[in-house]
Amino acid sequence: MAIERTLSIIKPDATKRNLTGKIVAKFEDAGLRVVASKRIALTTATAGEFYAEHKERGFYGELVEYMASEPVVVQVLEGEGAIAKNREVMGATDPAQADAGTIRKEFALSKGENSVHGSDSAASAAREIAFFFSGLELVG
Ligand code: FUP
Repeated sequence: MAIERTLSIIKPDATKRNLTGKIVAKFEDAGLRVVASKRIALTTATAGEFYAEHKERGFYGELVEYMASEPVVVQVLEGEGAIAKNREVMGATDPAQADAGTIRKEFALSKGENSVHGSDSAASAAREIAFFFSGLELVG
């Protein structure tokens, strides 16, 4: 399988509860490498643009407010089949449906406050990495 890069976000519910290190350890234990990382505060405008594909969904306003409510940690993860592997380690969107041992099963509070985001395709990964990082910040 090819080496890929994917965009991960450690979301406000997790940064607020000081879970950044525990979540990064799950990625690293699964063979994913953090090749870029920064802790930033999203505005509602930035969060709204990032989640533009969900604009018509009922939860969009709440999602945008939540993502701007506390700092987030945005990271680029690299590894073999990184996009699918990251989503495996994250678990299902709704923690009630997530498999044992996944980040969302262990840490998420609800379907909305679900601790992590991960790109869902190669096209999303390319867009989302470029959304947060310049080429100069991707040092490998
Ligand atoms: P995921 O790819 O697992 O992050 O899930 P989606 O892209 O379907 O949804 C993006 C985010 O919208 C979720 F992480 C949380 C939020 N969401 C809700 O708040 N309610 C829902 O019913 C679905 C998604």
